[in-house]
Amino acid sequence: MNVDLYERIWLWAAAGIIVVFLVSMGVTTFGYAVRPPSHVEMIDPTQVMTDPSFGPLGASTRPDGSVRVAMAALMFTFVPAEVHVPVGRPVTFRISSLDVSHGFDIAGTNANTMVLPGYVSQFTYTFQRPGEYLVVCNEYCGLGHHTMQGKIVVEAAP
Ligand SMILES: [Cu+2]
Repeated sequence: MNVDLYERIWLWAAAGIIVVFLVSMGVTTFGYAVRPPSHVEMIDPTQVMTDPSFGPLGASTRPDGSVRVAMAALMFTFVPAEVHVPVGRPVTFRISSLDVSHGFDIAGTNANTMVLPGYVSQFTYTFQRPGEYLVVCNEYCGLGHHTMQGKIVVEAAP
């Protein structure tokens, strides 16, 4: 079979691009631990502020010593807008939306999730350095989207 030179070049270029995509997927999955969330929990969006199984809103230390942060996302803020957590301890974030799809991205970390109405987004992250971390919404949620932010203050151990 005779394949034209330019057609052969394009075939190899397409195959090369596919290989690059597969390798980058493997690197992000195994190297950077980027993967889809496995936690599926539903909640009535009208009950996010009051549902005791979701809250209490803000940071709380559970009887076993683990830290839990429950936050609500709504146009165009997070509630509470600022939380304080300890450094070096696993913090489980639980976030849900009252209205539309939002994002929850802790700048400077790989902690990042979508926040959908009707679902609880949950992940656990351990902050290695104390300081202030900016939380931004990275899903366009309306005209005030660019102003939607929160703050996580990671406090050094006493
Ligand atoms: Cu937004």
